[in-house]
Amino acid sequence: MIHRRDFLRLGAAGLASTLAYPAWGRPALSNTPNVVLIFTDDQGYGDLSCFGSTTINTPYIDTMADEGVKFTDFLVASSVCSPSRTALLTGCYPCRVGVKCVFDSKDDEVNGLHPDEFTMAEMFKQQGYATACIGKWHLGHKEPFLPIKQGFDFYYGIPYSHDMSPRILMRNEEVISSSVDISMLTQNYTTEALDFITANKDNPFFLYLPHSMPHTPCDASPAFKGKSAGGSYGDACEEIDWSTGQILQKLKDLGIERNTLVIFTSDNGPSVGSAGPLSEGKRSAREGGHREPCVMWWPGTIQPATVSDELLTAIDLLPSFASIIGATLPADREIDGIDASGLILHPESAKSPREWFLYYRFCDCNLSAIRYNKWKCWPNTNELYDLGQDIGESTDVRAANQALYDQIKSTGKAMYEEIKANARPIGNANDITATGKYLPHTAKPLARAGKRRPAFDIAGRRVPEKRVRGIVSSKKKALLRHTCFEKKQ
Ligand SMILES: [Ca+2]
Repeated sequence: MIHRRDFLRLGAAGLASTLAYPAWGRPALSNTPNVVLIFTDDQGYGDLSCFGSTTINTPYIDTMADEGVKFTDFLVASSVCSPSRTALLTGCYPCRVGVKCVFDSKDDEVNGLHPDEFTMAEMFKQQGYATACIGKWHLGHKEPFLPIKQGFDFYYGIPYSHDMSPRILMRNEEVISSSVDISMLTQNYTTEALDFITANKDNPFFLYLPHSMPHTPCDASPAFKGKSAGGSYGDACEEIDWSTGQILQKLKDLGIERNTLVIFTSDNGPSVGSAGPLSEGKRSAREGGHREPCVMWWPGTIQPATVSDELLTAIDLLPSFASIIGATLPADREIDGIDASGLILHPESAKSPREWFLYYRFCDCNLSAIRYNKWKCWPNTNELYDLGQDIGESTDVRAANQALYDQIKSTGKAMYEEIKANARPIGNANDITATGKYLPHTAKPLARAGKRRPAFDIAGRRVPEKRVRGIVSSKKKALLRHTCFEKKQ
């Protein structure tokens, strides 16, 4: 097995990187800052006014950027919902943990993020934080996969996209509505978020706020409906902007804003919005599918009005937060994220510790593109782009940089092969026991279980459904029916 650090060495040897790993000293900070992570759905790189939108007005997020940092080269690890959320919460490439596409909402969807994966919420909880997920989950709707089972003390929201049926609303593990009014989603999420912040003002908290909007169908409450020049999509974005302003104001009112890191970004590129200068959008490995607007705010810690074009990715947030709060990550598994806390705390001067990043094909575990610093290599179509000069991937410069292209392709493919060879299995609700508990696994037995019955094979091919179903006993089938959907009846 080759570890990521070996690839970093490989890359450094092959490409004579000039990037140093800074020896960041921890600043004199509280070691238990609150973290609020706002994660919108399908919002494009060009869909905030501080990222150039001329039709969508986002004054609160613009102010957040004026008082904090705007990252212009922030990448998510998938161009669609579930794998992107998987990566955010586990610090791993989605295919590392067996999640390659979007989870369905139907009762016969047996998969979810494996309960044994170590999530960001579990990390915060380990450090004594109160944790909440308010919004769209989409990492499995069967009981073993719900937020409460993945480190969150509290959950409120729709457990998948609001264009899926049944359109249920959950509080913790109970279905509280089976016909959600989607026009009020952003309002309701905001109310719950403000209540959670207020209730935890005297103790450290982690609030994960994955908004359902502006994923289609877009809607907004009466105060925002029909108001944006960006149409119904713009209305939804502007209501989220208002919501963000409410959260920042609440933190100030409670006097905890200097002890709170707030992050605003989105899960993947736009389906109806704008990727601004980027090429393509949702479901694409072009920058439009993966590069997201990202703003961070931490008064007194992050230097105001900073713009950083350093490479930062969603998988780096887990190890970065671990460093900031002094948490220890599991040593029994590979985690792909890199500690970029130095960049988050000092974006005005810090360099990114990340040089490499892999772009996977939409709903697939095949490699689409390889990032090396500002270079983006497309190994299957022999393209090379210099994103520093050509953010829109419009001018292929491979011919003039063949040796560099070959080196990036070779190293990137080796990184990809390592992940494929050491992928861990997706969660499968068939693995619940007769007592209703998810089968306990440790990292190594979990890997063996994956070889015995992988969710996808070594070539990235999905295991035929009947092979999975074939081993389900009638007793387990009965248990499987005990899902969130039964509770509403
Ligand atoms: Ca999405």
